[in-house]
Amino acid sequence: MRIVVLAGGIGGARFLRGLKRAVPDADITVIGNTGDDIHLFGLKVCPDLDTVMYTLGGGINEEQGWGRTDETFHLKEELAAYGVGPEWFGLGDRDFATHIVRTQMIGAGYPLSAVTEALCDRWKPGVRLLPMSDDRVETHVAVEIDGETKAIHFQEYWVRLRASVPARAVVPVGADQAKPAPGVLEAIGEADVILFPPSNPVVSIGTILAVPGIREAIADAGVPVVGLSPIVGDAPVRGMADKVLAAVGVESTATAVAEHYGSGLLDGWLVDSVDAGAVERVEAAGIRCRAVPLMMSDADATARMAQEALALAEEVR
Ligand code: GDP
Ligand code: FO1
Ligand code: CA
Repeated sequence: MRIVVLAGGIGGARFLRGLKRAVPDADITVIGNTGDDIHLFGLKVCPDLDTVMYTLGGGINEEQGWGRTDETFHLKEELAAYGVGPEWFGLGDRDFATHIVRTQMIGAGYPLSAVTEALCDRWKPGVRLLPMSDDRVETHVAVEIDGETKAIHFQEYWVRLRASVPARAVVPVGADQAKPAPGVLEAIGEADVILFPPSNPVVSIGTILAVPGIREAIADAGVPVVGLSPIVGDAPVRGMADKVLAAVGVESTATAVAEHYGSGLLDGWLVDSVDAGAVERVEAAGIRCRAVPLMMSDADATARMAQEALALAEEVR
């Protein structure tokens, strides 16, 4: 079975681990969000691609959900001693190596998709990991600080400001000019099923869908498209999805997120058991819906979520 998964960082990566466990023989292609990418210290950092690669490859810091296991921060401390920042972004020594290799290869002329493949030669994530695009896309957030609106990088909004200021708009800068990376449209066209894991609907999956051609290819693929809600009990399980959903005028409920994707894109939607009351309204919107446990508390629970998503896909096929 060929499965295509659109993925952000932690939510996407943890779901993928469950999916691999549920269907070990599946051929899984991951289309990763690169809107979170940021250039720091002259290096290109791709947080969501790395989170997927490290999580599936066994190198992730499990408690944190991002960054490397057994990490140290000597390089960051040395840079700070020179007064070179930013200090608010926690790049560790082991992680730095990834960004150095990536930046070096890009400087030598390789596209991000080829660089990602080369990095995955080491990590062997067991999926084909593709960036959504080889072109630069950077998510910016329009925030209001002291009565003034200004646009800042998504990482600054989330990591430095912890989403503590109101977000007025979310803009995937460059997305309108970006092309899907090689293999993305082909994978969608050849998929038997397309899954939206419980990733952020705005700054992860929304950014991937903003690359011209990807949304259309999914809608026209003619195969089941099934999503899992990242909103449980009217709040994100972690992160700032509520803040960025508000910025695009969507309520933080499992129902509103399903309606935001819409029946033109989604055929099936899983909500958590605590949101069983949402099923009727989601189905009224033309999307088949089931309520099942959606907390990725361990590998077994996550594998069961993946099985439920695939079962729903068969129901709507
Ligand atoms: P990020 O790039 O690291 O923010 O990761 P993603 O975009 O892939 O996923 C973030 C989303 O995952 C957040 O909106 C969370 O609410 C959601 N999430 C995290 N853990 C869980 C979980 O155990 N269950 C569900 N349903 N959602 C989760
Ligand atoms: N998230 C944080 O909350 N604080 C950090 O200092 C931080 C550093 C970092 C470094 C590399 C990397 O790949 C990811 C990192 N993240 C950090 C996570 C990540 O930037 C965000 O949580 C997600 O992109 C949010 O969608
Ligand atoms: Ca992210």
